[in-house]
Amino acid sequence: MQTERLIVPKRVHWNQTSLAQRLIGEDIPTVNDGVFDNRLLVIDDEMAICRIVQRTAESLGFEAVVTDNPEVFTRTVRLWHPTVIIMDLKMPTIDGIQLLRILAGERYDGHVVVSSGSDQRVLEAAMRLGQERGLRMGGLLAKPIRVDKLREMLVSFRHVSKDALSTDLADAIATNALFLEYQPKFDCGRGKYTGVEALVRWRHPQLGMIRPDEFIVLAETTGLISSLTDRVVAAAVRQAGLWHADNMLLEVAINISARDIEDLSLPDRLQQHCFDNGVDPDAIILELTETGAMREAVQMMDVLTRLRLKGFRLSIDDFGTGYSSLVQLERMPFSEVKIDRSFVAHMIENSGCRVIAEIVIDLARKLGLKSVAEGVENQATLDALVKSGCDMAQGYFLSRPIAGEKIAPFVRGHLAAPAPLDRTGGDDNTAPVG
Ligand code: G
Ligand code: G
Ligand code: MN
Repeated sequence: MQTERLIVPKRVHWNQTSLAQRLIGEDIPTVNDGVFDNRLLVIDDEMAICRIVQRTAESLGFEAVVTDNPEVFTRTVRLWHPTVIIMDLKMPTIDGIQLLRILAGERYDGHVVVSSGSDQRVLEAAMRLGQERGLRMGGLLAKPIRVDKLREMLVSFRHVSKDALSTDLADAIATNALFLEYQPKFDCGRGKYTGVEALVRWRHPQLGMIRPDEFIVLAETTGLISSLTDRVVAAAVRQAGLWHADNMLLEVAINISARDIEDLSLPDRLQQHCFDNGVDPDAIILELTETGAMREAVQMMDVLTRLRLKGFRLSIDDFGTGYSSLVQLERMPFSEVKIDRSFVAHMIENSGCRVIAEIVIDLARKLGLKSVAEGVENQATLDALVKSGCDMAQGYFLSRPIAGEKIAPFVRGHLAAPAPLDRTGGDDNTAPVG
């Protein structure tokens, strides 16, 4: 007789009755229509794997049910309506092909992921079969399962209500739950680290880490960006003040949204933060994306010019990806150009990318602007940039973004080194913003 193992979610929202009881009884649970409505069902005969998947899923805001029993599986699909299913292809009691047939019979419409230690061709055949049966096949997970791969997959399937997320973001800004990491910037000419870029981070209580790519856009469209920027600036300038007081004169780059530049009070607000922390605005670089920078509204010119007058430096971020004209680049009061990492990352194997990177470096020099290459991932790229006369480099090869407290030891540890010696793993900092 087969043993039944079922792991139920820690948080069962709909009522106190255990899910196991419900699945064995015939009553149909009312599915929780929460704002983060993500349910994962895993069927696998290796419980160690089930637990890893469950833990990862829960850290991303999923409820997860795991089992090795086909009947429980079928019942759970029918009654609990999982939004994602991860199934092992090879189990003692049933195989994944049979499970796909069951799911098709149930007209299951969530995402289906197949996992197996069998070779890739078997996985791909199972995927095709599922597609032909009308299932929404979401991908393959080769065993041993890589947690980063799994996480990426689950994030892509995750449903998040924009309204709920913006409420939570407003909350996070108000309660200082956002925090910053800093990525070191390497001065190629002087052979040492002379600055950092501040990058905002948000660890959502249910959803885990959310990338700025997602929540900055949300902040921009919901009017939260100016308070977010204010918090970020306050934290970054305060950190700059601490480094400077410690005799480490790092430049601190801060990302500014195009929306921020529309606000006429921005220069005065930024200046106030600098006064409050005894930081010379000359040590603060404001990075504006090319698309944002090139709108050329009169108001924007007003703000940018006043920022320059107050001593702040302006950098044009992700250069080469937007729609700027050279005339605009020359006219706007920029001090620095950041070459987009899509060119830098491929400049060794792709001659087109290399030519673009070199031309931007040249252009910057001729216009009296500093050039910064972002996305430097290996020594060969760094060497090529140094040879082309690029002023500064930034990227995973030099260092990932790290916690503020780790910057001083990192920078001091590399003072004597002409080139980077190690790479520091990215990590989570819990120092709040603001
Ligand atoms: O590591 P990374 O995922 O942090 O950053 C992704 C993008 O988010 C980058 O393009 C960066 O410019 C943007 N970003 C990071 N931090 C901030 C911030 O504090 N404000 C704004 N406006 N954008 C940011
Ligand atoms: O657009 P902006 O330049 O602000 O983007 C900074 C982003 O680039 C952050 O998400 C940061 O984590 C990421 N980043 C920094 N260095 C590297 C790198 O070497 N490779 C890749 N792929 N991303 C990088
Ligand atoms: Mn940037």
